[in-house]
Amino acid sequence: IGYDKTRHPNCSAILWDNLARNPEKTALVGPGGSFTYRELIAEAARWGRAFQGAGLRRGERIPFFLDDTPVYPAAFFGAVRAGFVPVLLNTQTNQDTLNFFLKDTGARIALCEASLAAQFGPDGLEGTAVERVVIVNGAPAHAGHESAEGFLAGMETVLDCADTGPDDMAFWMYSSGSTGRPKGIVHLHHDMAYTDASFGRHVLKLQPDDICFSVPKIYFAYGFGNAFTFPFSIGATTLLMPGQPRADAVLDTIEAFRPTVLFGLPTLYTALARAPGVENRDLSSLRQSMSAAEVLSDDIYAAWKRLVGHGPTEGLGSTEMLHIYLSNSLDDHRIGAAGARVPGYEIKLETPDGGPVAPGEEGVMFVRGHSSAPTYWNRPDKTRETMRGEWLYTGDRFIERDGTYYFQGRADELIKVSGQWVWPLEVERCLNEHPDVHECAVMGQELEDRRLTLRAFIRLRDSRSESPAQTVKLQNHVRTVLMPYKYPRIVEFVSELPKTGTGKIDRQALKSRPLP
Ligand code: 3SK
Repeated sequence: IGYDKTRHPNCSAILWDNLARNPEKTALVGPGGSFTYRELIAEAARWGRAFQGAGLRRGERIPFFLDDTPVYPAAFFGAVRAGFVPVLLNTQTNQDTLNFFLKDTGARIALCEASLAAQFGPDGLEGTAVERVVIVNGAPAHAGHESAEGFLAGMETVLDCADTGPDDMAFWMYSSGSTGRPKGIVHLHHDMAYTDASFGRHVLKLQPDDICFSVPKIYFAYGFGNAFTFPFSIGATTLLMPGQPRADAVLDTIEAFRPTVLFGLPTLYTALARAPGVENRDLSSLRQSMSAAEVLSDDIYAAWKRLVGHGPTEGLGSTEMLHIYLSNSLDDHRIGAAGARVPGYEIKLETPDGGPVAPGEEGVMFVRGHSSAPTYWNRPDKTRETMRGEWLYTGDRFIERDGTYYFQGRADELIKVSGQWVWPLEVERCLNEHPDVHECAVMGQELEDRRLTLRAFIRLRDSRSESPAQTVKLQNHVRTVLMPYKYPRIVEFVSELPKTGTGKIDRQALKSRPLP
């Protein structure tokens, strides 16, 4: 992809280059205000100066517990330019995990959204090194917290770039960690530019007049690339929407700010496509919609296409790789496929014992490319499991046909029910195709006698039809479409499926629910 890593010693250039390119161009819009590149860079400089003024040393971490408002890019780019390391935290983190993050980062200073400040009370800070909590987008209301206005007061609007190199630590994100503590994923200064040179330039192909709207938040690697890396790399505009991404709020925001590219997860497209009155909304500004992280069903693809004239383009990435490495494109889309290798990334499939897979056979995926995180912070055990030389073990099972990759589930998800192997994901997809089903999650469930069975949580389109007869109807659907033994033995109707902060179905939360 013609990428020269030595040209990316500090990732703040992604924003700062716009000063020479087109400083009066709008960098960001949204309910939190509109900023030109000149204005945003001036704000970023003030943040960088303020972190310097706080006496931080090069490489010190700064946890960001922030919603998507203009403060985020300003503080992020100011911090990295000054040689500090923002840690992008999921704002849905509970207090115990937040306390773990603060200890793990060793941070002395943290940024926190005013509406979330209660999390940084004495319990949240206990045992951490945090001395200063800077409150943004509102006044401090807790003892020891200080305002962003005070922190930034008197700061100059120019900032020299620290003497960093392409392989220096730039920022962290945490893995959502389905088991055990989340892991701090360390990214380097050249990683953002690499994702732009690969996915950004080859698949997304933004133009400066594009307006990108990432509904997934900035703390999620997917949102981070969508909202920062790709638009800023080309001088386009990003639309930031704080708050809960409810379908009506997202639709209002599209109508008000007219983005050209929408980024979401399948759960978002499901909610939007089924939102009451969506057919009367003006979605005509959208020229492309991206979907990632989970498999999109055929009917949602078709419903979105009916509404806006194109289906969501599906891709798959990971926080460790920083962004998408398998993707469809606008002109070549295979529904249900994660897509083809994105230029700049190499993919290999292996059998569980490390051998090559035969053509068309399923294997566990490894990926290689220069945006790969080199390590988890302070976790040599987990680093060894995942970062294997230049290759990254994804733990995802795939089949490849004609260069297109089809997700088959996680390597550790296969379960044996009544002596026969079943992939819960296959059952989930089958149920999702039933017209009565709004969305569902299917998983292996250990019973008291240690046997495993299949448990399905189903949100119906019409909750009034929840009944034992409906259960049997859906079980029979799986029996007939798949195999008789693959039907979920336990079916629970729910009014809502819990979601993680990144918008994925929260399977851990469902698994821990007591059996009915
Ligand atoms: O597919 C994902 O889950 C993902 C994760 C991080 C960055 C980008 C993507 C699409």
